[in-house]
Amino acid sequence: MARRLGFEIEPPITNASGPESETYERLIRIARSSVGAVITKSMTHCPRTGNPEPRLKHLDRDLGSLNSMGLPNLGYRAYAEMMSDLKGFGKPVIASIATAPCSHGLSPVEQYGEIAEALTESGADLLELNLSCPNLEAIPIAMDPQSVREMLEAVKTRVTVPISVKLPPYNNVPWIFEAVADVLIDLGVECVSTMNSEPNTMEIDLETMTQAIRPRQGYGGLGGRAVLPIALAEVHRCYTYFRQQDYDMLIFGVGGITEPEDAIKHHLAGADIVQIGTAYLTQGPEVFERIAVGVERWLEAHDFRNVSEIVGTVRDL
Ligand code: RRO
Repeated sequence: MARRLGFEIEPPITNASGPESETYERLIRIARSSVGAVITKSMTHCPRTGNPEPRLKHLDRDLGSLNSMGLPNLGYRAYAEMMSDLKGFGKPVIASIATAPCSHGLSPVEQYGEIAEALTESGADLLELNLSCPNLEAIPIAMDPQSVREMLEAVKTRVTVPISVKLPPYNNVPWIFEAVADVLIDLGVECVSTMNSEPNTMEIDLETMTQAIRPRQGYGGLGGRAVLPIALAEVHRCYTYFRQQDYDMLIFGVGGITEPEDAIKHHLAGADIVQIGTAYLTQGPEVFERIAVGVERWLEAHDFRNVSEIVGTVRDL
């Protein structure tokens, strides 16, 4: 991992961008926990209040969470100012960057370039480019290989820190994934984070017989326990494809991890590092240590010395 990034993320577990990671206090709380790196909420050029509430719903039976937050964040300048305090905890800080219509009339390419440069100058160790927000009006950038190329070129020409591209679940359109993956290879991208929440999902409140969240007629992104099998397949798809292309891509596995066993499955599918989103919302910062310790115990019990020995080793039946 160090070879690819130039630094360690240890333990190989972080928060996922989004859940409770948009304010200074919330980021400090994450930094104090056992995470191996801290990831910010996706930041945009201008501050955003996000979508009308209710915009987050925890599903019954601990199935997961449905959100249409709409990118609430403080705007990139605020995160650039926080960077030195966050780095004071001695762990890598990852700046997640997104774009949205902005009052300065900047294009997405201009926004990505400007934000990436500012965050790198203020000390971010890695940039996670969120090209897959499910809750904006436009289709996610990561569904269009040519747009992915344009955004990445804007960033790659301006910064030298490693980049992770946050991908959506590609579900049954593998040819779009492969076309995007070829762009990432072509431009020398170091990492992918897979996956963002499963888009266009819905919950209904039986008491009120209404949609459970207000924005976008109740449609939002699903995360948490329900999406684990989707995320495992997306991680495995990435691992397999980049390996076939003989490309050393580092994979952040995201989606459905609530127990140590889920993290182990992500590693077996191909994740080098795992990110925890919904389970952080429901369990608080202790979740990182509980999962990291559980993974360690499992490795010991199975005579492995570290996570890297099991990455991508799932076998066909
Ligand atoms: O803020 C959100 O609505 C949001 C974002 Br940017 C994202 O990437 N994924 C998600 O589930 N929600």
